[in-house]
Amino acid sequence: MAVFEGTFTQTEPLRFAVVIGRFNDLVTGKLLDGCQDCLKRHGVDPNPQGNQVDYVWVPGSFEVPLVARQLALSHRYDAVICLGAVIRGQTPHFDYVSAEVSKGIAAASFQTGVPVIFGILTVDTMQQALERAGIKGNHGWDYAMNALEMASLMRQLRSNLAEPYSRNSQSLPASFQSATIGNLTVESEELG
Ligand code: INI
Repeated sequence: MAVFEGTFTQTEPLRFAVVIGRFNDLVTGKLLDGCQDCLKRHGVDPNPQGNQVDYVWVPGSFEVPLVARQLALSHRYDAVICLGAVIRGQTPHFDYVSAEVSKGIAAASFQTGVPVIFGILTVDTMQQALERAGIKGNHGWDYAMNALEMASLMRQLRSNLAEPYSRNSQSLPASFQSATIGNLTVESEELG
């Protein structure tokens, strides 16, 4: 059997899209700086004129999932990185925006099979946001690391799992079934 893990070294073939919310751009701009710094230091060319990273700006975090899903559906990217900052105010608006963006990003990833990184800060104050976007550390860097890891992991899984099982029947699990319909061999693993 095997252990699969993402790596951070073979980055030349990787392609990324970054979706950034303009709302609270004092914060999201800093997250983007951290994200680009990380990608660059891991051998990815973050230049929008290059061929490894595309950028899409949207009005706010609420719009991020729609665009992330569209980008993921194109299958041009190994991962989509979503950057946003939702800061609690005096109204329930925070709860609506943060709930939808988190559900939407998860759905975009599940529906497309492409890693979509949840790089949306959800905090109580601007101070907390800035601390996470450069003052104490920069979560933008971490989100890029997550994207690098997932991008390389998914490439490994795709290439290793392309063939469901070895043709050597000795290696098939007991639940494996094979049926021939016409000249088509249908292979499946029994559920349950
Ligand atoms: N968008 C954010 O990214 N962060 C916020 O804190 C925020 N607040 O608090 O209102 C916010 N609102 C805008 C929202 O994302 C949409 O752009 C807007 O509602 C239009 O659909």
